[in-house]
Amino acid sequence: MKDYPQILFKNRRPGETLFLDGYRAAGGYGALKKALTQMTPQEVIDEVKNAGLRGRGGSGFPTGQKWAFFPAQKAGVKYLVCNGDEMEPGTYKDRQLLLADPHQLIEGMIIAAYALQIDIGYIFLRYAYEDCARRVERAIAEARQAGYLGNDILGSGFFCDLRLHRSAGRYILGEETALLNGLEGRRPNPRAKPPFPVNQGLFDRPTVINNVETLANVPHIINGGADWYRGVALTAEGAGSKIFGLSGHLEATPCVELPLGVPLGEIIEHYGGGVWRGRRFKACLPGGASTPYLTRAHLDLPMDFDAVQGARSRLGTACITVFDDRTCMLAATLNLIRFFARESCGWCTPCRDGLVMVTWLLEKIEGGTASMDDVYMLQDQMRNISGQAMTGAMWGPMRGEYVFKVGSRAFCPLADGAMAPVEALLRLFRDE
Ligand code: L3W
Repeated sequence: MKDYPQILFKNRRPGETLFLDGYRAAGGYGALKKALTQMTPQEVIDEVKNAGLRGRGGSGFPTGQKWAFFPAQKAGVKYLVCNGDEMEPGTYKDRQLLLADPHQLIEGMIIAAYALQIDIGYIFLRYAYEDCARRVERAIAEARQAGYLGNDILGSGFFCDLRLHRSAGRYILGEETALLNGLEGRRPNPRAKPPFPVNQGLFDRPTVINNVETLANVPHIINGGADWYRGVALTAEGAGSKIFGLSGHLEATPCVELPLGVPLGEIIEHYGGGVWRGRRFKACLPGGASTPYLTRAHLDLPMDFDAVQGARSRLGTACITVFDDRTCMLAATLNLIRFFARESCGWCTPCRDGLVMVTWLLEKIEGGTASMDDVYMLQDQMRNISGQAMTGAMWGPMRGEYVFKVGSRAFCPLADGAMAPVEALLRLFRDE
């Protein structure tokens, strides 16, 4: 097993949480001091931009670019929101970060708040993560006591405070605009974008929303610099490390920090101990249930955002769920689609009715009572929901007229994400 540098997990010890004394002894809050005393807010934004940090919550959007869109100089209240709603099936990396080292996130949020000239930050945490909630609350109290939060932080004149908010416990709350409605105490339907939250977010004020892992990277970028951070990844396109959480049919299912760009096969063999019970690898979800499957053909694929996208999938959260060669991919996909259909907020028709229809069609095929027309109907639903083009032999002679490509027809990414494994099922496992 290669000895890759541990950055986000450097303070992680089995069964332990590092609180303030330990965090400071390990160099914690040094980056905050550096940012507040040696850097202007714009210099912090530039450093994060040059580091090439991309969002770790699923979208991979460039963090520095999002920060650059933010009207930091605009007068009035602005908000920072940390998305810790981690309800993507198979994804459990943010939980590991918060259990091990909650001050790392808090330091990252204060630096982000300084860069963006924000004075209030919310940590929006998954309902089921009460163990994390208690640790975060203690860490916030410690940071306040030590003068890292509140008035005149480290004598800089900068004010910032943080609050923890427990989610109501639905998957849709992870979608950033539904999250904002939830935080405001409203029903968590997603909002239309644009306007993007950076311009009109929480209580209609400018709001930056970043994932837990994204913000936890910030102190390390300030300490080590953009060039160092870029150099951590194994591929030229990647930047930094990534927390990979393994699950499924493996001998071992650890959560590990690796440089971006480690090949899929190496992760499965070295860190997952190989496919369990001596069986063969069949497929995996590379980064949560809303990412298209990868197969044996992808075992050499470097796991970074661009390479996985090039393989018609997405790195997503990089929490990999592995399926062995005895798995029925139809049954696996049906299991996923049932989850998504249940978690639809019901706001738009393609998602509310389409996902129920897709569940019913997959059940019919799984039950052996379907005809080819049902497969064509499934393809119609693909088009109705996510607007993806289906070509060639996938279409019956009467249906060729429908082959065209348009964007998503659903109101938010939930339905598109739900259809990602269905699309991959039709493309990669059509025989089944
Ligand atoms: C300003 C523009 N801001 C984009 C911002 C946008 C968002 C980010 C990414 O979710 C996947 C989805 C699920 N001006 C902007 C702009 N932005 N253009 O950049 O935007 P986008 O549209 O690429 O993605 P998205 O809708 O945020 C994409 C997954 O993310 N997802 C995430 C859940 C995350 C958690 C978590 O972190 N705990 O639960 C939810 O749907 O897989 O496919 O911030 O505002 N021109």
